[in-house]
Amino acid sequence: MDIVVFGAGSLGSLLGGLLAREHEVTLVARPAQARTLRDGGLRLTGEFDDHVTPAVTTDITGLSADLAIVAVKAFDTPSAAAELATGSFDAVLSVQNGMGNETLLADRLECPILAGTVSYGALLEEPGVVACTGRGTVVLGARSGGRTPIVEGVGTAFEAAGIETTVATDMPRRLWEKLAVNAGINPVTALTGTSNGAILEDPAADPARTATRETARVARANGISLSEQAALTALERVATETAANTSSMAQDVRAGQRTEIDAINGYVLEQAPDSVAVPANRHLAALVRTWEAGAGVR
Ligand code: KPL
Repeated sequence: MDIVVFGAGSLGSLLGGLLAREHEVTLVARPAQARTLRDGGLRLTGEFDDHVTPAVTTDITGLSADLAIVAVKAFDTPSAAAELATGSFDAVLSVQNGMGNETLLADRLECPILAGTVSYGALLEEPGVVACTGRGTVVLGARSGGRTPIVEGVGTAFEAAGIETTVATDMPRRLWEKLAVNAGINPVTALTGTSNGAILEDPAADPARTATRETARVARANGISLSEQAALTALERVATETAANTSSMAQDVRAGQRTEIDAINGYVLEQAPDSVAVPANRHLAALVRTWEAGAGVR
């Protein structure tokens, strides 16, 4: 399969690197990163030990492929969609954090938009070296649910590359469940500079669990069947399985970069009707946004 991976951060590099073991992969990277990747290829460390040499470009204009994977930060989705619109793809799969990305892509692009969640741990150790800090699963499916031949084909392509993959028919619910987990883990670990396992301990546990519970309530207010207990169980499972990992938001804060707070806790605030109180999401969003403003990245 011909696959373009848009975004060569931690997750894009890991998925692109794993897929390049089996498929024709083109990584879309920023200029400095592209130079390193062209010169030395991409090394996979941690749970994998491999070296791949995918094609690398800085410009997606007019590209065509069977599949485009969008792995850019949520706030870069509008520009990614504009660039993807100049090319031709049989399907586009978003594996991004936060909500609203698939809708934005679907508004701009003609092809089917798939949604995916990735629980593999990924850490870009240096340009050209990505560590898999924990094996997980990729769950993917049609963004509005249901089953299509394209989704099955993408699932088969991921599996052929040795990526543990589940094709799901209920992506909307799964995306909300992931949002509930991210709404708890990401801001708390980012603000406290801790790894994901801290969520299982006091005092980090409290605001994280409350934000997760609130998110489940907002999901239900939006017609998604997600109980608070199911969301909390997912939070605890992810925090346990990725206890030693640094969340993407904690990585952003550590690197002094803008975070995905708007697409995570910010999205929960936007979607909460007046009848559903979301104080923990409000506080966490305000704290992270204050950090962003102080760091000059907002
Ligand atoms: O998706 C994640 C992230 O870091 O953004 C979790 C699930 C928290 C894993 O680190």
